[in-house]
Amino acid sequence: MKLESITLRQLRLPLVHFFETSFSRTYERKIIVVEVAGEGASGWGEVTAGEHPFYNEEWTDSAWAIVRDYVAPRVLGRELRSAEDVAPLAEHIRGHRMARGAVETAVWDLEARLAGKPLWEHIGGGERKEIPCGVSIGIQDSVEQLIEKIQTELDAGYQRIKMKIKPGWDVDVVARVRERFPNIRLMADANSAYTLADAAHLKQLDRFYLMMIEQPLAHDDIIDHAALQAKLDTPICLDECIRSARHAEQAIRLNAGKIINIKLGRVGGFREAKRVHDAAQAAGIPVWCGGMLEAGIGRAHNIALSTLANFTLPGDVSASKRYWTRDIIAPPVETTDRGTILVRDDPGFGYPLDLEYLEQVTERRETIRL
Ligand code: OSB
Ligand code: MG
Repeated sequence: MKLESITLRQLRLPLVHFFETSFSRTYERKIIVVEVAGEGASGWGEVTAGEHPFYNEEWTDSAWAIVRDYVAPRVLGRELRSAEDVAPLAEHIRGHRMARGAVETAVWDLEARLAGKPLWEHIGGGERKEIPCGVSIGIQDSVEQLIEKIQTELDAGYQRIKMKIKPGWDVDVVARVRERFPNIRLMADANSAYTLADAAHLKQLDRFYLMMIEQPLAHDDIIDHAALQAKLDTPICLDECIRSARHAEQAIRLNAGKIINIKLGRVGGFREAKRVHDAAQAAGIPVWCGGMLEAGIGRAHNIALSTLANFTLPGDVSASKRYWTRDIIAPPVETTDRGTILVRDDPGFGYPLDLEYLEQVTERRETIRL
């Protein structure tokens, strides 16, 4: 398989409701869609970086430059034995895994289409045909508003609720949510807002029997998480700090957490995501699929990933309409009243692109050829 061109499109998509984490509030997404063309077909990927380098070091504009100037020259025109070859070719680039991952996932999609197979099958998934779904709910302007949002998602059938926390919006807010919803599967995501000096404060969360607390400490830390986990009953789930299978293995060895959130972009694509999955599985650590407020392509890739065997916990992959009034795929991602997504069998990522809408929301475009 040889790639003839890579086309980048930058989309601007307003969110239905703002999304606030401990690091920023987002009203509108700037998303890069990557189209790789070769062998008479196209494959599609999505850059999952945010608009600013606050979740990790990447942002929309850095990803554009990395794909155009560094990833594209390394993969265009090369004889690829399979999509497995893409990640090693781009490994020379330090960091910027979301940019690399967008091209890598697009090549998996292309290869699946050329084989006439659904992406989930092509990556070796298929353990389940129905994905259990949770939702991630951002920091709100008031606790009442948060409780109202949680009720809406529970009414829609979602199987677990993740709430974002930060200093000043944590123990008291979780207490009120727990009081109102004593029996739901609940968890909290801190996006690196604390340090080990906050251990006693975070210990107060133990009384709310959360499923897990996600990435409480620094985005690049593993060692302090191990020290914190030793003090908490609540399981720690690692997100930001797991960028590779090596990080996963080291975190597991140090007991830095009991669960791993796998994000395709954060680890650089399907090859590394599967390696993280396998390392966790071998150690008896469950994983779930995280989200980055993706549009339809990234969302569909997440669904395929979630069919691997060790994705046993509900992830952050949910219906398109929670984010967009209109998605770039049609039909959009929808959930059942059981809070699940039914996996589709169309070749590639499984959803038809809404090309007309894609064009309409594209504000920048560039094709790179050899
Ligand atoms: O930490 O999981 C996170 C969104 C943006 C950046 C980081 C995170 C998130 C989410 C939202 O929690 C997940 C989603 O609904 O796509
Ligand atoms: Mg997270």
